[in-house]
Amino acid sequence: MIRRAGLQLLIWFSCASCVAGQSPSATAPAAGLPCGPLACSTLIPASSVEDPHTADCAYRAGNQWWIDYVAAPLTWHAQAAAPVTVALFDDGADIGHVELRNRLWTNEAEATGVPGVDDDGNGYIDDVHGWDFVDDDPDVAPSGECRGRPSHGTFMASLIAAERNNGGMVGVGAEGARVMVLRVVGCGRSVEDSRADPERLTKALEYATRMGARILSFSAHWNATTPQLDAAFEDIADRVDSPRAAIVVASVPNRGEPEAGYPAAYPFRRIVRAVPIGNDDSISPGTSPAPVGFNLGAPSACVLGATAAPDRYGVRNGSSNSTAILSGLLAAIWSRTPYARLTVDEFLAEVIEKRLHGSPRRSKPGGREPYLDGVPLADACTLADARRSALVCALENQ
Ligand SMILES: [Ca+2]
Ligand SMILES: [Ca+2]
Ligand SMILES: [Ca+2]
Repeated sequence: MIRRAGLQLLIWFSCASCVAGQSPSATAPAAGLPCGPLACSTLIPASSVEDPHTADCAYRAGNQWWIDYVAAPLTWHAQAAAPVTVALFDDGADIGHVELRNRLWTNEAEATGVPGVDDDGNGYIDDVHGWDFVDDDPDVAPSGECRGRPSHGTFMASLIAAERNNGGMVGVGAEGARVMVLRVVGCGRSVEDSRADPERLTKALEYATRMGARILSFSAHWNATTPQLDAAFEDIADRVDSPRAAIVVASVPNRGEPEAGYPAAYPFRRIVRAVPIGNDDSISPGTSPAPVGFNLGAPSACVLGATAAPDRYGVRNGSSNSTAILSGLLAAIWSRTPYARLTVDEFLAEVIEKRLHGSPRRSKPGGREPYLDGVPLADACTLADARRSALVCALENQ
């Protein structure tokens, strides 16, 4: 079932509003975003936020419906355990954004090291927050022609880990997630720019797992692969006792594509697929079929996020959002006692398989295979206890 093609892969971001092969452009930041009225979702009443202790105005204003939908606040008051690093494979990120600058994975050896010197000897000079595999340099911000238009990766990074209680918005992962920025695709304004060669992706995969990322987030997808790339994903996502084992969170696109594309199409056991959920708990129309496995519904529509530094915001639809939200939620759960001690495969078995995938919370049936019975919805209700229980979990228990 694995298809192979030439030396270059076309990377597509999974979004409802973008042209295939290009990064989407977010809605232009409007006056009042993120804290003015934003009423494009009916899933969670805007008047009842779950966590009264979170002060970010977008959340307080009810503009982040997906936060409560996945019961993310249940993870926010955990005993402090180590944050989980999420590697973001995207077009870079504006690391100076007010929501991101304190929420990044940091290579301490380089952060406190000597400029121009590979302080930790990993083969990358000054890789403080990740690496730009497009230009082969440490500047992970969107560059060149990306300037002047919102970066897809900036938006995704904010959904994963935007800073809590500093104003603006909050990311699902909040304190539990840190973002490693891996720039693997350009800005999408030419065919060549939207391609990423397998070598580039393979290097980024090697970097992420070597530097400690336990969740690899792919909002991008592609429709052909190579033996080299297959081997890298198989090692990370399938091989027993692999030292590079990690959870791969893969986008299932929702623009009517006949196949999900890679990495979602891999049958490997550590692949967790984000199935886009639109309004009213329904799987987004046009969602591609995906292999049987850990397919979890996660919010896609009417999602607000960071766009460009220093403090711009926008609104997007699409399964890219679902992917980042799911990645952030998994990190938040994994960072929390008692789950923080679990290995990758233990987390996969204990949390993803038994609890999330086994959850009775399901989407409404989808219109096509394999979603005719709906999919389990990603949420943190498994963390509900006698002291705190999210509204969405309590509703489920009635
Ligand atoms: Ca280095
Ligand atoms: Ca250095
Ligand atoms: Ca914030």
